[in-house]
Amino acid sequence: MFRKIKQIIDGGNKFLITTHIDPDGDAIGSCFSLYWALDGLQKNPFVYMRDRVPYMYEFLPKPTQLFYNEPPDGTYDGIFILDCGNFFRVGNGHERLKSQGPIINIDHHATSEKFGIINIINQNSSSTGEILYNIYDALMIPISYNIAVNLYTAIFTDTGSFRYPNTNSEAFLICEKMTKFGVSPAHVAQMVYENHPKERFVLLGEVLSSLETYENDTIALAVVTKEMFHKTNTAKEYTEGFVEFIKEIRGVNVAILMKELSDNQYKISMRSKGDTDVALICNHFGGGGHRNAAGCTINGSIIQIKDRLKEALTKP
Ligand SMILES: [Mn+2]
Repeated sequence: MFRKIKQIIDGGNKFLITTHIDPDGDAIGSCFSLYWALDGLQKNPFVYMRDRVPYMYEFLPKPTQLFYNEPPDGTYDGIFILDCGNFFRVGNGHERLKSQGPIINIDHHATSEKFGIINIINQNSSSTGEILYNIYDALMIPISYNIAVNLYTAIFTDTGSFRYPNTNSEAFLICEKMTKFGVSPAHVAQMVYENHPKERFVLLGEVLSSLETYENDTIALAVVTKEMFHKTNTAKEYTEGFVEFIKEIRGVNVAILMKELSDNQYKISMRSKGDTDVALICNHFGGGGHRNAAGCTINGSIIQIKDRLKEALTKP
């Protein structure tokens, strides 16, 4: 197991690590942990992310130099694409990457494309962080604090603090191990969940005033408009956790947050409880994700999109 990855790491020196646009805790924690793992092996890793690290993940030990907007030029002995179910979700310059080195795709999305030369896709893993831990373990890569806190955060956030159905015994086992390397669960939780700027809550008030429920209060939907961002002096990253928040309503099976990207274009985030498969619904609109957490982008007015979503969610 992981023999091909071992060959690539052992035989190479210069590596590129990347993930999906709008990176979440698993994406960032996975990239940074692999950076520190390769750094510890005296290799030369580089990390590229299309988008900036959201403020709640700024506490994580990160590479001294991070590449944003466009991947750096040059060729690599291996290009690790982490937590990214669709190749295009790497963002700018992703097509070019195929000519820059062998792609190693490590992911846990059920809808993951096999776009790599090596594809390690395990949809039973809680997170990409969990798969990476298994790789470090198999390759006997020593765990440092920098690796541990990034891995812990990847698993902790992707399981919704061990609340989502992807929470498995490995998630607990690995996180427990990471505490042995100095990770403080209280510190991580405080940094990720209790470190928001006040503006976020002013925005939340606006967003909650748009809340609607359908189908006997089993579907909850809220909207974030550019106008709200403007009024509250906030941006996209301030909405992290909003969709999970409205999912807390009793009886709600599907929670939806519609975020205005540009005129008549909305990013849809969906979360579900239990068996309702929102990846299937988002797939129908050209997106993807997991059974209980998925997303897509839909063009249209707010009313048109609400109607299309209600139809997709209620058709037998
Ligand atoms: Mn993930």
